[in-house]
Amino acid sequence: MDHFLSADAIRTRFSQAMSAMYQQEVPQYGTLMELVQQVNARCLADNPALHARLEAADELSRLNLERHGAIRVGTAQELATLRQMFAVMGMAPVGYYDLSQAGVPVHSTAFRPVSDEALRRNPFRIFTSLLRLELIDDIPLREKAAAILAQRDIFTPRCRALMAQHQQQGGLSEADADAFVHEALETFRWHALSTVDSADYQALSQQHRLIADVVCFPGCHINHLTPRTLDIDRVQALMPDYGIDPKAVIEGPPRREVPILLRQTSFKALEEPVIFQQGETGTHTARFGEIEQRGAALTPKGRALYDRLLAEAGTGTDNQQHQRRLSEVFRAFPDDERSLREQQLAWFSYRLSEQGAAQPPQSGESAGALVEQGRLIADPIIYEDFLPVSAAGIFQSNLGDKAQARSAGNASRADFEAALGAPVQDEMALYEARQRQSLARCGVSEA
Ligand code: OOG
Ligand code: NI
Repeated sequence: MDHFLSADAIRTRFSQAMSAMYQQEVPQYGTLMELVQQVNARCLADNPALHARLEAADELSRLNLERHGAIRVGTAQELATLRQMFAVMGMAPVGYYDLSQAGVPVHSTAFRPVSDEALRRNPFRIFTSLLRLELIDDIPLREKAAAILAQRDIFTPRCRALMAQHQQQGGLSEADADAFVHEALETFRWHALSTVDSADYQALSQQHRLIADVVCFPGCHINHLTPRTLDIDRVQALMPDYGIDPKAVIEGPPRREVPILLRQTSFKALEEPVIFQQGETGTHTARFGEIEQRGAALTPKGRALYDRLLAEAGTGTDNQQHQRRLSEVFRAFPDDERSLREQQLAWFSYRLSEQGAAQPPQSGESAGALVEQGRLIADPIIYEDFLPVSAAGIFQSNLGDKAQARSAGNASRADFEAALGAPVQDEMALYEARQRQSLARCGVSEA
């Protein structure tokens, strides 16, 4: 076994290689990374307690690394092969997201590490969307798109061979893993040379710009990467000073004492030159940069409250106004760890304090009472997944004014899983298990 490089190490090498490639391809993304680093450094300098906490958790060295990226694919075979590819890096499909509700003809999952250990080492995820060709209502165009997709292979032969080798051996040597990362990168590289002529591109783009993005290129280019920021409001405010055009509003919950779920914002996708078949030239808008700030994972009860308040707050076009409105509406969402725990709105991971180790829990003692006595420490579990309303907002910000609302929204998790060739894991079950296991490790049976 030990002559194989660990899946966690392969994932880290892959995410670093992808970052280097993307900064070269999209220089503005490099500028965003610099801005994020400066804001993070400033936050740490201004907040010694935060600095100490991150240092203790061994997080400082990984602070400015990417936390996620996103891709879009066209066929079941592509999705199923990606599942194999990401399995080599210890990433499994978690969650099902139906974006058709929001007028985006895709459904999605997140490939991500699952265990506490793997998440701590490197939580890098890839939000992966599958185009739903059945939502193109022009039948000849739908068939043309399917025919174009059937002709491409987005994986190199060597990448396929290394995935097969990984399946046979149960791992890859360091040299093979490096070759694998190198080959896998080819799948996500940008190609300015389109596989179609300008007329086909226009026809597909008129149906939906995302359809053209998925169908008209020889690979599934990475469309954004997302580092972690310690102060998303500040980065949003500073973007224009750095020549970066941010999307109108920060998605997700408002700024809070105890952060919950996920806040995200991005810069608008750049218009890039493309060469079509027959040599015509044009432009394509797909690639951008994003930042994220994560907080506590919510229980089904907490999530229902979040969804209700988010809908009540609505959305706006001015970020400051939108954030004020969100903050007002979210007064109904308790903002201290104790209430979140006692009202079972968020998931927690428990550990024994020194006092708790000296006086271990007895059967019948509840977690709540043990925390009150200082024998048990409860830390919020960080949300590792995505939010469909936020994801739709990110998609929409890049679709221009012409974004059509497509009401054909009908979730089809079964179709997605059939294409993937496996079920997606239920994220709530994963959080629940992590909370339960942490209690069991402390010898506590009652939450
Ligand atoms: C994915 C958009 C969703 C997120 O962070 O919610 C996403 C895409 O544009 O392909 O990445
Ligand atoms: Ni994203």
